[in-house]
Amino acid sequence: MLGTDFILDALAAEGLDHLFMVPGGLVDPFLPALGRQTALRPVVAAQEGGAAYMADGYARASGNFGAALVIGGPGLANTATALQAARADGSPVLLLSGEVATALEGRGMFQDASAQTFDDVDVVRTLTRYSTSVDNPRNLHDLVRRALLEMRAPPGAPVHLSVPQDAQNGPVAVRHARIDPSVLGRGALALPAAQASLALLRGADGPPPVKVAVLAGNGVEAGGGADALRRFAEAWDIPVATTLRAKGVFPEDHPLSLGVFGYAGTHHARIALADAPPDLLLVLGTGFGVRDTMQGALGVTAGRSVVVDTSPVTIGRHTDGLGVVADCRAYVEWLLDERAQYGAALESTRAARAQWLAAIRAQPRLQDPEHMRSDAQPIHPARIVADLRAALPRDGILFVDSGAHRAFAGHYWTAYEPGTYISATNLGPMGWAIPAAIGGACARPQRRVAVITGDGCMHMHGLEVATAARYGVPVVFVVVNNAALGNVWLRAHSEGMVPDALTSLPDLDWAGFARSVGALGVTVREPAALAGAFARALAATQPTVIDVKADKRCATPVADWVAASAAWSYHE
Ligand SMILES: Cc1ncc(C[n+]2csc(CCOP(=O)(O)OP(=O)(O)O)c2C)c(N)n1
Ligand SMILES: [Mg+2]
Repeated sequence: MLGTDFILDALAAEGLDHLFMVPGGLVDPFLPALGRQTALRPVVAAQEGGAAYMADGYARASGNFGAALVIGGPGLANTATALQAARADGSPVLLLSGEVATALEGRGMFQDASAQTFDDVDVVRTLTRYSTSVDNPRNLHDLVRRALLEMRAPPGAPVHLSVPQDAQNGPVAVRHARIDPSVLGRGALALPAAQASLALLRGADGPPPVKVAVLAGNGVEAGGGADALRRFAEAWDIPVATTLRAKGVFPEDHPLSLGVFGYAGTHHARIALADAPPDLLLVLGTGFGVRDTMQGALGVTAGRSVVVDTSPVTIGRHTDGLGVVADCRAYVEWLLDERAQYGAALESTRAARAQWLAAIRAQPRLQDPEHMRSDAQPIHPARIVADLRAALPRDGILFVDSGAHRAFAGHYWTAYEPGTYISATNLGPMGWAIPAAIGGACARPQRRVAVITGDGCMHMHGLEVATAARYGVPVVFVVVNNAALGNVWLRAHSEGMVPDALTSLPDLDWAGFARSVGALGVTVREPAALAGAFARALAATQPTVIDVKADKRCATPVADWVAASAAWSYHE
């Protein structure tokens, strides 16, 4: 078998059915190999950054990983932001890049980016968990396996293999054996620390805790723990907030839901978790970014909190109290099994806890909810989010981009199911959601997939709409078109003429653009037309771009976040 066939077989054996790519001389041997490979559907993106974003979206929507194939040198360099975004959010992405044959390195070959010139492996080393060159086809078997393990060990991470042409064309005598998921550390549970947490649930040195709450991060979703978390919360009427990254891991229309805590979060989550620290806070699988902790307003207090994560480093950096090194699902399932140890205590405080939650839920959950029904023109972004939510099926998957529209979506969207709200929350690269949604739709063809993006984001990666059209991937792209780099405009416009001009964009005809690349295109100027446009787009078998003429002057719904930022001191 050739090296190319070995690699593609390995991807198929690991359960992939798509490979996102941009071809070129350095990966030419992969083209006939893709012709021989029936399990993988190649998708050729407009740009390598788009291909890598598609792989990231595929990874997040499938729960498996995503793979992209590009040439070294310029192709690899185009993927830098995508690798960074995957790294920041713990998304497992395998980047394969082609390279000149090892014997020709440094001899002036066209596009040589080997260790003798630009050194691709080094270029992306800090953006990945593992980056190496396969200098001998006989190493391919071991290095592919190593890369897949590094990528999937929790939390997931991007990895990179540079494959010189001698490895692509070289003979490989063995096949890849699928990695047994049991070696990936999912299910791990440090028992002594877990047992110590039972004492806190019972109320170690005093009365049993009344105000018990959970903050659930992406670790719950990545480990497949959403169902266990729901059963645990329901068993003792424990309210649950999520980070923005994990929005939807606990159904946001559930009576125990507090919604998102942190950036673009709800008043309910702020009141329960930050205004006064709860008696016991379980923090499950979050990376503790400032946006997840509301600028440190989250009280992770020794004796009143349990932090659960697969990484001892994450735990140790964020609490001097009790930490449990564990997969979140394993921990919560174990808690359910151990209910005899603390059940009576939580039962005795159930009624008081319900009162606490009822008092919180009696207060407004959202900031300025009337904007969701605004009839203003240009259209208020909150109205766009609300009407799209009403149109998209409950299990539809929303991808959200970077800009003011991220805050509107985070705040006004209701996510009903785990894995249905996907966004590059920790890096925020503009345009990410457009290709990521295409990858997501490839991974979940039975689901409807929509995107909320901005016109500035369309400038960066909008051309991937043409890729969706070419492959018939029916994503609904909703462009909140405010003719501005809106988030920046909101900060800058009061400073005078120059900042205003630097943050304004021409009001482009994104519907016309969509039609020119083979997608459907609709322009919406009136709020009343939103519902019909969304319904038509969701009924289509082709991708649709809905260009919604929106108002850039609307303030983002982040009042709680701004207040927390003002209160935050670096020196505390
Ligand atoms: C790649 C990249 N460059 C720059 C930024 C900084 N930035 C954040 S939001 C934003 C404006 C986004 O504009 P648009 O897509 O129109 O969304 P809006 O804010 O108008 O909703 C900019 C420039 C970024 N996040 N990512
Ligand atoms: Mg804009």
